[in-house]
Amino acid sequence: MINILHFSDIHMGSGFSHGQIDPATGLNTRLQDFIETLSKCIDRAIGKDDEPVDLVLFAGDAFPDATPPPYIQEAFAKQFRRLADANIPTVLLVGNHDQHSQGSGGASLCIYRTLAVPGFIVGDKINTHRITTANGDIQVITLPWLTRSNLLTTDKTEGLSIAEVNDLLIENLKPVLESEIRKLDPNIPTVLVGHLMADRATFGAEKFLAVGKGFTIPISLLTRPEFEYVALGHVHKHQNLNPNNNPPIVYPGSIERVDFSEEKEDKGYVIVKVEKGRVNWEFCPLTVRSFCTVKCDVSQKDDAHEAILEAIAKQDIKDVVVRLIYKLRSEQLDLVETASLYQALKPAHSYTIRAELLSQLTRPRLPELSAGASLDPIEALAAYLKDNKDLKDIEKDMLAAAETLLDRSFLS
Ligand SMILES: [Mn+2]
Repeated sequence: MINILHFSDIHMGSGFSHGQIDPATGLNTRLQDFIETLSKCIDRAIGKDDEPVDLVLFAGDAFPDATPPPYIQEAFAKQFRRLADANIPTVLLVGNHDQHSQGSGGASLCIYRTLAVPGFIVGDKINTHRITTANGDIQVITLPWLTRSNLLTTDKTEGLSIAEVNDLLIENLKPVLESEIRKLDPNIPTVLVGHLMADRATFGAEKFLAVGKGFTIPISLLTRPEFEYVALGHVHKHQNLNPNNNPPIVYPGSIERVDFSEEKEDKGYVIVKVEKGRVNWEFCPLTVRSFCTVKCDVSQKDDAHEAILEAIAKQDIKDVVVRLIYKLRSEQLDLVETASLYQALKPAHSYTIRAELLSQLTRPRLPELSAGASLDPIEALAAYLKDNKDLKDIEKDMLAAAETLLDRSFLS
């Protein structure tokens, strides 16, 4: 049995708006979160409290882009260096966020090949790698994020729609993948590691994060009997696209929440045990920073301010990334004291507040005040006051004042 740790979508250096600067280190607290979570994955790989694994597959998207600032690259390298020190072979696959528009390959990951880090393979091409591990040999086919320039020349794509280019790419990918499969040694296990959007995946944040328009790979290209396991990256929500497990086609998902679209998702990595013709895999959840949306509609509440505080109090927000969204009417704006909302949200790791004004247009018009109805001014005012509950206290006074005004105008 060969033990593999499969993870993906680290995106180290993203989501800073959900953190704050730690005065002790000068670093954004979300960077510290990402480093800590990555270090938990590496701890598991090197067997800090367990057996070490034989191989690590990182399925792409190391940073938000291909040119991360040096201190973020260094934090990433410090963690992966621990794998080299422990002599654990590691595949770093190039994802869409790792590609640079100039030159080929993953700009942010190719440095590991240039430096010849022992045991490290950078997967920036479709290629098969035979890797010797502590528990035997394994074949890993690398399938990095593909763009039209990987498989097509511009003269072939000129004048084609995006869908047609997509079809053409798939047609060109098929024989390339087939030739890799034909070269496989049938006696040792095979894993395909790919950074791609499979046509069966349900996706979240990555559709907003995508830097270049990619294309969708049909699942039939991946459900091959020659593969024991398909290790994917790109989609941030953990899922297995092939419940029959012949082979499992697994997205481990991102290791930390990149934004609020991942609020409800479990985060973690996958441990795979594989031998020729047999595979077992398990999703291992990580304890990561929680996100929480506090949403409330206070437009019908007498005490809008109190109602917002109650909605906050219902959630456990300690050390959580919180976003508070409340709906109210414009007349209620002055009733909400932001200073005391800040106070109530203080236990959170970070928070944002958004007030959404309920548009007058979305409220049903008062039937008494419709265009066809003829009302005398006092009745019209009474209908208006009845609908605006915040004017209740002065309702009588306003009506009395209106009557006085009208009486006077009749006198003059
Ligand atoms: Mn990606």
